[in-house]
Amino acid sequence: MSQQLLQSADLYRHSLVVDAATAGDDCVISYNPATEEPIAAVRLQSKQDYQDAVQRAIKAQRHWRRVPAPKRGELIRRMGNAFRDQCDPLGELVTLEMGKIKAEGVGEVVECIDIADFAVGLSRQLYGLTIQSERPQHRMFEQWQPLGTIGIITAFNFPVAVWAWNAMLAAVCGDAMIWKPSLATPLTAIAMTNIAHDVMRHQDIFNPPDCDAADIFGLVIGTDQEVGETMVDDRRLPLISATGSCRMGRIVGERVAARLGRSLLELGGNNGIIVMNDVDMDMLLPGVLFGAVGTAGQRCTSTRRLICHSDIVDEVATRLVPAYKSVPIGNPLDKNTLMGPLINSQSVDAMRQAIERAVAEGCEILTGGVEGVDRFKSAPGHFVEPTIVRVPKGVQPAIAKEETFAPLLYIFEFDDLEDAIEMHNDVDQGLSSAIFTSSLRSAERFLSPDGSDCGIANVNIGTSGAEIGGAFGGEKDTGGGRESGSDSWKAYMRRQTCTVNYGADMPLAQGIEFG
Ligand code: UN1
Repeated sequence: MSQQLLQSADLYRHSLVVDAATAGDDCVISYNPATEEPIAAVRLQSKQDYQDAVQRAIKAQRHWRRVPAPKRGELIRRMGNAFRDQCDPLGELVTLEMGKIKAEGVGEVVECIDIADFAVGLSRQLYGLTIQSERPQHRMFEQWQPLGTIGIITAFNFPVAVWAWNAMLAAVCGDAMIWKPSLATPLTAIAMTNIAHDVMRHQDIFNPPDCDAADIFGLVIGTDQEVGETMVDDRRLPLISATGSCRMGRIVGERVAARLGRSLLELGGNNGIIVMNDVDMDMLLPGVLFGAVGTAGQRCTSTRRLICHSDIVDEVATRLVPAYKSVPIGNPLDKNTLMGPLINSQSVDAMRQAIERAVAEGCEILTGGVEGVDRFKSAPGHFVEPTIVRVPKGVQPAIAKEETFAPLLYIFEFDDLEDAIEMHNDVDQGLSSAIFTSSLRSAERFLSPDGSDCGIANVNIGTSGAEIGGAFGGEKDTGGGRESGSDSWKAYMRRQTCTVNYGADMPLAQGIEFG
């Protein structure tokens, strides 16, 4: 093991972590998806552990909410710096446990550092409005109060950044949190929480200091049944922020709504790029490659559909195929690799089945295909070849409406931008979208009210790799939540409308005379 790997092993040192060889039924084993070797095991936490963590978080939050927001920001600044110091080993741990290439693992930690910086600035900008009162000598304004202790559920594919989007904002907003990470990436969750706890511990911000500031950043690693469901039904958590599949989001959304809680859902995408005949090909190809093949197609923002003008569809296909064939697939820690493995064998099976369905529905495989998926069958690691499926004109494969979390790209064709926009929007999901064009008219048409129906709409940029400064999330089955930048912080706070009467009379609103 390299020195670097030993460094990342140091990051997840914790009483819950045990040697995989001695792991019992009460443990989850974290596997390296590139080798299928166990990295370490983590003792699963119970309902009771969850209850204890929530109680501790609630107690800490009672103090935390009184700490001035800029002071909270100061701690997040230190946390961001601690992440900065560990950026490389953390990125490597992401690669080891999740399988994305190292550059992307580090990129994810950068996203975490960026949101920490953003949150520090925000800690002095949690602004409310001043509103003109209709009554004399009355002052009316809005203020934003901490919401309480919130639940954060994250998926395997962004085990650092998505927690950070939620955690950094929630913390400056004065909330505490309980994080339930994916059981595929428990070590990364422990590493992030260890760093957060190191910064928070021994802080004398609480007065009286009868609890630990580290409890603001709660972590409970457990199963959906034991921890996830308890969390979702827990009335003490006013907000559940959940990232994952549409199927998961539907369950979470319904159950949280049943107790009149708030949910912030960031679910599946079926992201398309419209390619016009005036496209700059040299920009398109790298954009598509990163969008569709990057992270082995396991981003919620991954490009899944390429909707090409019929004038250039053949050229796009002809140029993409060799680019796909030359993608170096393999060990994600290797500098030259561009595509690592999928997370597990179920994902490989899902990709194979999707390809089989596409073929059965009349599509043509341009590269990859079932053979490309099976090529790595006998070797360890959940590797596949990235696949391009060409959809003949007039064919509407139902499988292309589903999100297959794998490097599987469908190429459609159109003659008219209006039809392209219709095709583009004709899926259940609404996360990210893009148009590649040199025409201002086409670009603006795509961005107009009846253009893209997604939460993210780009021009001459692929669908994935959004910056943290914008609000992140999407419409329709993507769940409607917004995380990360812009005014997403409002989800983590409680809006309070205040009216102060500084006069000596008691005028009523709407001019009502009463008695
Ligand atoms: C996700 O896949 O859940 O825009 C998040 C992107 C990244 C975040 C993806 N910044 O692709």
